[in-house]
Amino acid sequence: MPTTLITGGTVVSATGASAADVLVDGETIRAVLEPGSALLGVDLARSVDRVIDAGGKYVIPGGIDAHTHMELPFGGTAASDTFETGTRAAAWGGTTTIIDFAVQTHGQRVEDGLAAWHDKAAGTCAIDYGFHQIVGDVNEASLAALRGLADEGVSSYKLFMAYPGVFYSDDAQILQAMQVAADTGLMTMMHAENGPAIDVLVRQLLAEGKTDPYFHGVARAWQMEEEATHRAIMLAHLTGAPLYVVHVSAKQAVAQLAAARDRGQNVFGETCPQYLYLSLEEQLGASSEEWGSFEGAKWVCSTPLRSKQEHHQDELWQALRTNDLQMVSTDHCPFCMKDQKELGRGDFSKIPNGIGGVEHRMDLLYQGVVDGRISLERWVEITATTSARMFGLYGRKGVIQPGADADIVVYDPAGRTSIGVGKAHHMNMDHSAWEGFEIDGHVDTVMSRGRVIVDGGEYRGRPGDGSFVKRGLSQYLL
Ligand code: DUC
Ligand code: ZN
Ligand code: ZN
Repeated sequence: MPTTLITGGTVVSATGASAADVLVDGETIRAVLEPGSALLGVDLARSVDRVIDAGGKYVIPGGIDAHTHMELPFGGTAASDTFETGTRAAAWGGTTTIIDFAVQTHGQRVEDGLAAWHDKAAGTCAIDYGFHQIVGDVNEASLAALRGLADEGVSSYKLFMAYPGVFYSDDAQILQAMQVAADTGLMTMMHAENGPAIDVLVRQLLAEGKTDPYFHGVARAWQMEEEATHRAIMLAHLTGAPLYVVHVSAKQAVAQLAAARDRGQNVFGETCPQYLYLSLEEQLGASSEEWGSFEGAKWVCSTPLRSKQEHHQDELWQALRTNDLQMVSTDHCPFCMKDQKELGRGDFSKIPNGIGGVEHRMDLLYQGVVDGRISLERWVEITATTSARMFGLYGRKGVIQPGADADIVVYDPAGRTSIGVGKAHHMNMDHSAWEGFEIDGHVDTVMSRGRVIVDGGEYRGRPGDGSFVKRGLSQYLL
């Protein structure tokens, strides 16, 4: 593979930003050099096959989206992005690694669930990918399977306190799984919402004729998230298992995580762009000529969008700044309105849960830099570096340093990104949850293991460019 010199840019890491050139040799980064110094050496100059001019631009480690659901079967249908379309959209948006969730369904062996996910992804991905393991049926066999998971390069698993009858685990099951995790070093990821209580509220709302998407957000009240987050933290405390709470949207859940961290407990939280920008009133309560009050179905996801009036968004941004929350992933789980979200017309509980966002995370978070919410370095940290450290990829991913995979994004702070169908929109969806968003900043060039896969406005990659990455244990176990 050719040698590439990325020259004239500002290399941004989680700890600083400085002018530097980056020399890429084949699939890996060979050197980070004083600006211009590489071209002074005649031999080196001769051996550089390609020069990428990053003048005026940021050179950052490729994004790592640690929470996606390509092709997830859910609510009588399946997430509309395949590994092929979803990872290509991710590449367009400057994400060079995803960690998707392999699923063990009820009655299935964990090993078979994982094998099925390998089959879906193999040979189709545009970028590198790893897996977490959803354990949807905690029993003796799956607890035994958990013990072998890290050897498969799958060092994290996820449980659900929501969705009774589907993915749900009760407290006894959670406790036992966490005991195994404490023993083996697996990271426990938790969907923290009180599912049984939510289901009662859902039934009551529907019986009152409250069937619109808006009531999805009413049923999944913040108390349901706070309570489950607290319970998960307590079970993790008892067992000594590290805990990572996914898609945190309620400020009260953030407070639970912060309090546990202040007590010295090894707990972490991620939020998603939708919770930073979108709200119960503006999106779930939306109405349009085309869809009427069903318009809000576009934004039905769990945990739900929160009330703007309650100021969750400000608190989430602040928590990202102060490290009460450590990461931003997307929970990318796209469904089209037609034939998919439509399944829940007249009954919000039948709307498939999920928002597509894998393409826009880097841009939407860069807007946080422009808006003064987070620093440039923190942008890189919460979208790439911590993701790598949290999930056993660091050194290879999440950092620009000699020996690391050449997963690099040249980001133009002077560029603009217009999001919406027919604009920046490569996900397999008939709408965009971010329609009309105008973002400062633009992904210019994306390199995945040394191969330029996005170049200006062109996609140059192929299905199968990406490989499965075996992950080690989290760096945050102690
Ligand atoms: N939440 C979603 O919005 N979609 C998939 C699963 C989940 O927990
Ligand atoms: Zn979830
Ligand atoms: Zn999810």
